[in-house]
Amino acid sequence: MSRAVLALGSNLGDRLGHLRSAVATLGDAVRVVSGVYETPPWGDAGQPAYLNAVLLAEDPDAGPYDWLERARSAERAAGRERDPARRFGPRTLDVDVIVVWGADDEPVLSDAAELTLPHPRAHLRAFVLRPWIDIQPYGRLPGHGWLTDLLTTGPAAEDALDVRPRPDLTLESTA
Ligand code: A4P
Ligand code: MG
Repeated sequence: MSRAVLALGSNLGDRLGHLRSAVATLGDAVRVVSGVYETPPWGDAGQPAYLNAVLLAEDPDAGPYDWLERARSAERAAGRERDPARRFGPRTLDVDVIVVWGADDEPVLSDAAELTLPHPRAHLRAFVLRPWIDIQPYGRLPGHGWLTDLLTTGPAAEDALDVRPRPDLTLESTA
């Protein structure tokens, strides 16, 4: 069994629609989805606010690169275009692979440029940690510790105050 935590973000066009389309593209593998959060842009301030969410997916047959490929398929389905000059710039849909656990339930560690695991910036990002806590309240980020500690005392703590729940928006339905 392979499990993965995937982080979703959108700040262009129909933001909620793009997040829902990612859930639809990942299909039966999706086990649980977080709430939706409105977050100020991180890393490149001159762009609209994001909607962010996190989901847990499971598939007995998926290896780590299968999760990356599924993340890219979801981005493509949402019409994602890359601006090489603007690394943290606006996008219809970003799907990042945050953690993958293998059949032995151990986290997969990788420093490959194409797929670094756990995601190298996850511990810095309140917009990943806060929704993740919705679905794994006692979760840990391998190499960094408890999610709740990271969000309250780590480098993301200050940004956590600006991660605003949007209970009026939900990913549960693709209608
Ligand atoms: N890559 C390596 N490891 C991974 C991984 N664990 N998951 C490689 C996904 N991709 C991984 O990614 C760039 C390269 O990273 C790929 O070749 C992939 O093989 P990308 O998706 O092509 O480009 P990107 O997403 O623009 O770059 P990057 O560095 O992933 O940007 P981030 O870190 O995703 O930042 N602010 C808020 N509030 N909310 C957001 O969601 N997102 C970003 C994007 C910036 N600011 C944001 C948000
Ligand atoms: Mg990305």
